[in-house]
Amino acid sequence: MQILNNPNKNQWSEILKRPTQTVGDIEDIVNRVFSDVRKEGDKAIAKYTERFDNVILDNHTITSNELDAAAANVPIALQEAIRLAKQNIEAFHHAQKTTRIEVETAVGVTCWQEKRPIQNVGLYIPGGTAPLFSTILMLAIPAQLAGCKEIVLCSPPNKEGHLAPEMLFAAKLCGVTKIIKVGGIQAIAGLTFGTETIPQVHKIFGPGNQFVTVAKQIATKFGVAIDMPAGPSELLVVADDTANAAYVASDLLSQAEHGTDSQVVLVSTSKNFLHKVSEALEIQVKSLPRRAIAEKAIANSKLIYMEHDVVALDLINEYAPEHFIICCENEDFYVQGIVNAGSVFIGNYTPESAGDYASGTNHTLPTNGFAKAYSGVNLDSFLKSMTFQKITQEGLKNIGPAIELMAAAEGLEAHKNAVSIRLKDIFNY
Ligand code: HSO
Ligand code: ZN
Repeated sequence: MQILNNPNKNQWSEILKRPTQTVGDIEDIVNRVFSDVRKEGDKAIAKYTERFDNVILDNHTITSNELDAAAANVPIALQEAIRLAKQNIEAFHHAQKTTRIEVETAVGVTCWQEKRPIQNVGLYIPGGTAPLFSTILMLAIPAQLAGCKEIVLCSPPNKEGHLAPEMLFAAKLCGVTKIIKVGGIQAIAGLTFGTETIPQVHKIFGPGNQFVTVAKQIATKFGVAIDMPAGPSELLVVADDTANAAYVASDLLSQAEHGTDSQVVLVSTSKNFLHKVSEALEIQVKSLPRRAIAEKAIANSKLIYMEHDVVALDLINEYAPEHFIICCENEDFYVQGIVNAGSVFIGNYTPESAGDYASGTNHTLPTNGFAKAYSGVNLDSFLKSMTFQKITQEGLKNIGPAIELMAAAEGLEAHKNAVSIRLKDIFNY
C-alpha cells in the first residue's frame, strides 16, 4: 500500500475524503414510498416488500411462538456470549443515569430538570449477508433502561421470509416489544406514519444503506427524530513502534470487512511501522472469508506518515473518525488531545471489536465527520430532558417586576399582564 508522506494541511481534506456516496435520485424513490405508505398502510408495505425483498408475506409481525422458538436455533455458547455482552452494555448504560437537578434560582423560585423516556422508539437493523444482531443489543438495552414503552424492531426478511434466530433471541432478551419483518424505505415510512401493523414512533435509531439513511432524513420532515445521519464504518488508528503491526492490521481489517465503502486510516510517526502494517495487511487479508469486501475497502484507505505528533493529532481531529484506536508510547497526548471521535480505544489490547460487541460501550456512532457535532448512541438518546418550576407568592414578588419590564419592552402586554394580575392580588391592590 502507498504511504502518504507528511501531507501538507491543504491536502488533508482531499486525502481524508470519505468514499463518495451517490445520493442522486434516491429522494424521489423515498418520497414515493413515503406517500404510498402514508395513504395505503400495510398494503403499500406488502407491495414494497415484494418488490425490494422478493418475498410475499401473509404476516409481517413476528409471533410469540416464533420468538419462543428462536433460542432453539442459537447455539448455547452463543447465547451465553450474548448474555455476557448484554450484562456489560447494561452496566455501562445504567451508570449513565443522572439524578434530577434542582435549583432555587431566587427565593421562592424552584426550577428542576428531569429526564423522561421517549415513549415509542423504532430500531432499524439492516439485512444483507450478515445481519448484525449485536446492534439490537446496542439499541434495545438503553431503550429498555430508559423506560421507553414501545420498542419496535424492523428488519428486512431474508429470501425465505424469516429473520435470523440470533436476532429474535437478542430482541427477546433485550425487551423489544414488537418485531416486524420489514426493511428499507418502507420500514422507515411505516415507523413514521404508523400502519395497521407498524406502530408510529417518535424516534428512529439504527444503521442502514443509502436508501434507509435518506428515508431517516425524510422522516424528520414529519416530526420524527433520528439518532444521527449514518454512513459507512470507519476506523483511524494512530500507532508507533511500540505497537504490534499484526494487531494493528487486524483492527484495520476488522472495519474493512464491513463493506466496500468502509474506510480505514493508519497514522504513524514511524515509516518503518507503516511498512510493517502494510505487509501484515497483505498477509492477513488473504485468509478472510470476506476478503473481496475487505480488499476493496483497503483500496480506499490510507497509510499516513506524519513527522510530528502535534500535527498528527490536528489531522485526526480534522478527520473526526467514528472509531479511534491509540497504540502509542505517548498515549496520554492523544487521549487528552482528541476532541472529535465517536469512540476511543486505547492500548495494544483494546481491539475495536471489543466495543463492537461486548465491552459495554455503544457501537452506534457518528460517521462521515459527524463526530465533530454528534455523540454516539447512549442512554440520553432515549430520554428527553424536561424542566419543571414552582413559584411561590414570595418568588413572584421577587422576579415579577423584572418579567413585567422585559415583557413590556418586547411589546408583549399579555405576557406582562399574566404577572401583573397575580402581583395585584398578592399586594392587594
Ligand atoms: N463496527 C460497527 C458495528 C458492528 N461491528 C456490529 C460488528 N457488528 C459500527 O461501525
Ligand atoms: Zn464492526
